[in-house]
Amino acid sequence: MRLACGVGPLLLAMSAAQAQNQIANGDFSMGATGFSTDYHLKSSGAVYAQDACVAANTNICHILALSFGDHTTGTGLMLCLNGAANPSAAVWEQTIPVTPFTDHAFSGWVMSWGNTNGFDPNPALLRLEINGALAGPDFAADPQNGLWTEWTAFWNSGTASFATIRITDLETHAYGNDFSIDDLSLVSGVPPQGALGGSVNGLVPRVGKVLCKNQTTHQEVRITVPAGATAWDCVSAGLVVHTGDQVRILVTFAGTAE
Ligand SMILES: [Ca+2]
Ligand SMILES: [Ca+2]
Repeated sequence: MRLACGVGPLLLAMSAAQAQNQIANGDFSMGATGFSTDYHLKSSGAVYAQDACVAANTNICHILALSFGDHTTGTGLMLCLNGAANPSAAVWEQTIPVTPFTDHAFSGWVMSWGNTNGFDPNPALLRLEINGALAGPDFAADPQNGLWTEWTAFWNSGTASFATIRITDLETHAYGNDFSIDDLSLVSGVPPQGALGGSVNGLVPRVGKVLCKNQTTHQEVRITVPAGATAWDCVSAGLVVHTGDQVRILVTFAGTAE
């Protein structure tokens, strides 16, 4: 299959006002407020599954944990969780007003601290849902203790004027499955983070319209789809996108869409 694929100029960056984090207390600097959770919030001693603390250090929350600070400053607060046996228990949930029909980028930071020789034997597998629908693939915490990794997802508000953002942990083992989250953000009108991955595929032709499923960028890309094509892979077509790029995909049918 031959595809014409050109990358256009980057769109202008959005204003700072539009890039404001819409999640309240996403860095937990205000303590255990502004969010709800199905975990049992404690100030320390979170030794049972489904216990949690907003704490400045993992070993304040759990005495057997190694000592790790938060993501924001290293000395601030974070939400530390001893993973629940119930995969539908809300780790963290917040409802915020959003602008309809607007692209949003979610970001959060995750760190394991369930310690077996510095690694969590059953690291958290986090799910993000917005208004009851999956928002991006599930995110696996890195098993290495103390290593913060960024979790990103893309969401368009559609007709919604509110977003109920819900995080759950699909890992249900009690052994290990201890983790912290910090610096949660939802930003509108800016490109989602991250580069295109191998999961980007699946051309869905409709009459006069093509969706490149799981597309996570906003850079302008011009694509000509040959007549008779029923599938197309963004990555194998040579599309390379970097963190912070904005991409818009414009697709032209060489043939008739069916
Ligand atoms: Ca923090
Ligand atoms: Ca645990």
